[in-house]
Amino acid sequence: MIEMTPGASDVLLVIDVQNDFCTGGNLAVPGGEEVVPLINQLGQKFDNVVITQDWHPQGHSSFASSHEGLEPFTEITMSYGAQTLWPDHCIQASNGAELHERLDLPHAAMIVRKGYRKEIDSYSAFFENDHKTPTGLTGYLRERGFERVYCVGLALDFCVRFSAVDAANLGFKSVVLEEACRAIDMMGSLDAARKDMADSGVMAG
Ligand code: VGL
Ligand code: ZN
Repeated sequence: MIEMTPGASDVLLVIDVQNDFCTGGNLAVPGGEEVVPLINQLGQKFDNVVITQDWHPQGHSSFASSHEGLEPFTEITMSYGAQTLWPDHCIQASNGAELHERLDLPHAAMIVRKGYRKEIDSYSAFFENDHKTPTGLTGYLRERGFERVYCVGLALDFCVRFSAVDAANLGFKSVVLEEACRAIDMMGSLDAARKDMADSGVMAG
Protein backbone atom coordinates (compact mmCIF):
# COMPACT_ATOMS: atom_id res chain seq x y z
CA MET A 1 0.00 0.00 0.00
CA ILE A 2 1.13 3.51 -0.73
CA GLU A 3 0.62 5.93 2.17
CA MET A 4 -0.44 9.39 1.12
CA THR A 5 -3.02 12.06 1.71
CA PRO A 6 -3.76 13.79 -1.58
CA GLY A 7 -5.16 17.31 -1.50
CA ALA A 8 -7.55 19.35 -3.61
CA SER A 9 -4.86 20.32 -6.13
CA ASP A 10 -3.70 16.73 -6.70
CA VAL A 11 -4.97 14.52 -9.49
CA LEU A 12 -4.50 10.80 -10.08
CA LEU A 13 -3.79 10.11 -13.78
CA VAL A 14 -4.61 6.47 -14.56
CA ILE A 15 -2.94 5.58 -17.82
CA ASP A 16 -4.13 2.92 -20.28
CA VAL A 17 -5.30 0.18 -17.87
CA GLN A 18 -6.99 -1.57 -20.79
CA ASN A 19 -7.55 -5.20 -21.69
CA ASP A 20 -5.02 -5.23 -24.53
CA PHE A 21 -2.25 -4.27 -22.09
CA CYS A 22 -3.18 -7.02 -19.62
CA THR A 23 -2.54 -10.77 -19.70
CA GLY A 24 -4.23 -12.28 -22.75
CA GLY A 25 -4.37 -8.91 -24.55
CA ASN A 26 -2.85 -8.08 -27.92
CA LEU A 27 0.00 -6.02 -26.44
CA ALA A 28 0.18 -7.60 -23.00
CA VAL A 29 2.46 -5.87 -20.51
CA PRO A 30 3.86 -8.49 -18.09
CA GLY A 31 1.71 -8.40 -14.95
CA GLY A 32 -0.35 -5.52 -16.32
CA GLU A 33 -3.53 -6.43 -14.45
CA GLU A 34 -1.63 -6.57 -11.14
CA VAL A 35 -1.86 -2.78 -10.89
CA VAL A 36 -5.66 -2.79 -10.71
CA PRO A 37 -6.19 -3.40 -6.94
CA LEU A 38 -3.58 -0.81 -5.97
CA ILE A 39 -4.99 1.77 -8.39
CA ASN A 40 -8.46 1.15 -6.96
CA GLN A 41 -7.14 1.78 -3.43
CA LEU A 42 -5.35 4.93 -4.57
CA GLY A 43 -8.50 6.05 -6.34
CA GLN A 44 -10.37 6.06 -3.03
CA LYS A 45 -7.91 8.57 -1.63
CA PHE A 46 -8.13 11.00 -4.54
CA ASP A 47 -11.11 13.28 -5.11
CA ASN A 48 -9.78 13.93 -8.60
CA VAL A 49 -9.16 11.13 -11.07
CA VAL A 50 -8.48 11.29 -14.81
CA ILE A 51 -8.28 8.14 -16.94
CA THR A 52 -6.62 7.71 -20.33
CA GLN A 53 -7.49 5.22 -23.03
CA ASP A 54 -5.30 4.30 -25.98
CA TRP A 55 -7.82 4.49 -28.83
CA HIS A 56 -6.65 3.60 -32.33
CA PRO A 57 -8.57 3.32 -35.58
CA GLN A 58 -8.12 0.13 -37.60
CA GLY A 59 -5.03 0.32 -39.80
CA HIS A 60 -3.31 2.76 -37.43
CA SER A 61 0.19 3.76 -38.60
CA SER A 62 1.77 2.45 -35.35
CA PHE A 63 0.62 -1.09 -36.20
CA ALA A 64 3.25 -3.32 -37.84
CA SER A 65 0.38 -4.78 -39.88
CA SER A 66 0.08 -1.42 -41.66
CA HIS A 67 3.66 -1.71 -42.96
CA GLU A 68 4.25 -4.50 -45.46
CA GLY A 69 7.09 -6.79 -44.36
CA LEU A 70 7.73 -5.13 -40.99
CA GLU A 71 7.44 -6.92 -37.65
CA PRO A 72 6.08 -5.70 -34.33
CA PHE A 73 8.64 -4.23 -31.90
CA THR A 74 10.83 -2.82 -34.68
CA GLU A 75 11.41 0.90 -35.06
CA ILE A 76 10.79 3.07 -38.11
CA THR A 77 11.14 6.77 -38.84
CA MET A 78 7.93 8.69 -39.35
CA SER A 79 7.62 12.36 -40.35
CA TYR A 80 7.54 13.22 -36.62
CA GLY A 81 10.51 11.03 -35.62
CA ALA A 82 11.15 7.48 -34.38
CA GLN A 83 8.13 5.22 -33.96
CA THR A 84 8.06 1.68 -32.58
CA LEU A 85 5.72 -0.64 -34.45
CA TRP A 86 3.24 -2.60 -32.35
CA PRO A 87 0.84 -5.48 -32.74
CA ASP A 88 -2.69 -4.24 -33.52
CA HIS A 89 -4.09 -3.09 -30.16
CA CYS A 90 -6.71 -0.88 -28.51
CA ILE A 91 -8.86 -0.60 -31.60
CA GLN A 92 -11.68 1.88 -31.02
CA ALA A 93 -14.72 0.26 -29.41
CA SER A 94 -13.12 -3.21 -29.34
CA ASN A 95 -12.99 -5.31 -26.18
CA GLY A 96 -9.21 -4.85 -26.09
CA ALA A 97 -9.68 -1.09 -25.79
CA GLU A 98 -12.05 -1.39 -22.81
CA LEU A 99 -10.78 -0.44 -19.39
CA HIS A 100 -9.97 -3.50 -17.25
CA GLU A 101 -13.24 -4.77 -15.83
CA ARG A 102 -12.03 -4.65 -12.21
CA LEU A 103 -10.87 -1.05 -12.47
CA ASP A 104 -13.20 0.67 -10.03
CA LEU A 105 -13.01 4.45 -10.36
CA PRO A 106 -16.62 5.58 -10.68
CA HIS A 107 -15.76 9.13 -9.63
CA ALA A 108 -13.26 9.69 -12.47
CA ALA A 109 -14.44 12.95 -14.03
CA MET A 110 -12.54 12.79 -17.29
CA ILE A 111 -11.48 10.13 -19.79
CA VAL A 112 -8.90 11.24 -22.33
CA ARG A 113 -8.67 9.19 -25.51
CA LYS A 114 -5.49 9.38 -27.53
CA GLY A 115 -3.93 7.88 -30.64
CA TYR A 116 -7.18 8.26 -32.59
CA ARG A 117 -5.54 9.84 -35.65
CA LYS A 118 -4.42 7.19 -38.11
CA GLU A 119 -1.21 8.94 -39.14
CA ILE A 120 0.24 9.69 -35.69
CA ASP A 121 0.67 7.80 -32.43
CA SER A 122 0.22 9.32 -28.98
CA TYR A 123 2.00 7.84 -26.00
CA SER A 124 1.61 10.88 -23.78
CA ALA A 125 -1.69 11.91 -22.27
CA PHE A 126 -0.74 15.52 -23.12
CA PHE A 127 0.75 15.54 -26.63
CA GLU A 128 0.78 13.26 -29.65
CA ASN A 129 4.13 11.78 -30.67
CA ASP A 130 5.13 14.94 -32.58
CA HIS A 131 5.38 16.41 -29.03
CA LYS A 132 3.30 19.37 -30.29
CA THR A 133 -0.29 18.40 -31.00
CA PRO A 134 -2.19 18.74 -27.71
CA THR A 135 -4.80 16.28 -26.46
CA GLY A 136 -6.52 18.99 -24.41
CA LEU A 137 -5.54 17.54 -21.03
CA THR A 138 -3.24 20.47 -20.18
CA GLY A 139 -6.12 22.92 -20.50
CA TYR A 140 -8.40 20.71 -18.44
CA LEU A 141 -5.90 20.35 -15.59
CA ARG A 142 -5.00 24.05 -15.58
CA GLU A 143 -8.59 25.19 -15.73
CA ARG A 144 -9.44 22.91 -12.84
CA GLY A 145 -6.52 24.35 -10.85
CA PHE A 146 -4.58 21.12 -10.40
CA GLU A 147 -0.92 21.47 -9.53
CA ARG A 148 0.33 17.95 -8.98
CA VAL A 149 -0.18 14.87 -11.16
CA TYR A 150 0.33 11.34 -9.81
CA CYS A 151 0.87 8.98 -12.75
CA VAL A 152 0.06 5.25 -12.58
CA GLY A 153 -0.75 2.51 -15.09
CA LEU A 154 0.63 0.99 -18.28
CA ALA A 155 3.15 0.93 -19.65
CA LEU A 156 5.74 2.56 -17.40
CA ASP A 157 8.34 2.81 -20.18
CA PHE A 158 5.99 4.22 -22.84
CA CYS A 159 2.74 5.99 -22.03
CA VAL A 160 3.45 6.58 -18.32
CA ARG A 161 6.96 7.84 -19.10
CA PHE A 162 5.91 10.33 -21.77
CA SER A 163 2.91 11.52 -19.75
CA ALA A 164 4.96 12.09 -16.59
CA VAL A 165 7.76 13.88 -18.47
CA ASP A 166 5.30 16.12 -20.32
CA ALA A 167 3.49 16.92 -17.05
CA ALA A 168 6.80 18.02 -15.49
CA ASN A 169 7.79 20.08 -18.55
CA LEU A 170 4.37 21.76 -18.53
CA GLY A 171 5.01 22.98 -15.00
CA PHE A 172 2.98 20.49 -12.98
CA LYS A 173 4.55 18.65 -10.10
CA SER A 174 4.82 15.18 -11.59
CA VAL A 175 5.07 11.99 -9.55
CA VAL A 176 5.20 8.39 -10.82
CA LEU A 177 4.06 5.71 -8.39
CA GLU A 178 6.07 2.80 -9.81
CA GLU A 179 4.39 0.17 -7.66
CA ALA A 180 1.20 0.92 -9.55
CA CYS A 181 2.88 0.63 -12.97
CA ARG A 182 4.20 -2.23 -15.09
CA ALA A 183 6.67 -1.97 -18.00
CA ILE A 184 7.08 -3.57 -21.43
CA ASP A 185 10.89 -3.37 -20.98
CA MET A 186 12.17 -3.90 -24.53
CA MET A 187 15.60 -2.89 -25.87
CA GLY A 188 16.52 -0.83 -22.81
CA SER A 189 13.24 1.08 -22.75
CA LEU A 190 12.81 0.85 -18.97
CA ASP A 191 16.30 2.19 -18.18
CA ALA A 192 15.81 4.96 -20.74
CA ALA A 193 12.46 5.82 -19.18
CA ARG A 194 13.85 6.03 -15.66
CA LYS A 195 16.68 8.28 -16.81
CA ASP A 196 14.39 10.53 -18.85
CA MET A 197 11.97 10.87 -15.93
CA ALA A 198 14.72 11.65 -13.43
CA ASP A 199 16.34 14.18 -15.81
CA SER A 200 12.97 15.89 -16.29
CA GLY A 201 12.32 16.31 -12.58
CA VAL A 202 9.67 13.61 -12.32
CA MET A 203 9.51 12.44 -8.71
CA ALA A 204 9.29 8.79 -7.69
CA GLY A 205 6.57 8.21 -5.14
C1 VGL B 1 1.33 2.01 -25.15
C2 VGL B 1 2.57 1.11 -26.84
C3 VGL B 1 1.61 1.43 -27.77
C4 VGL B 1 1.19 2.31 -23.69
C5 VGL B 1 0.34 2.35 -26.06
O1 VGL B 1 0.06 2.48 -23.20
O2 VGL B 1 2.24 2.37 -23.02
N1 VGL B 1 2.43 1.40 -25.54
N2 VGL B 1 0.49 2.05 -27.36
ZN1 ZN C 1 -1.09 2.34 -28.76
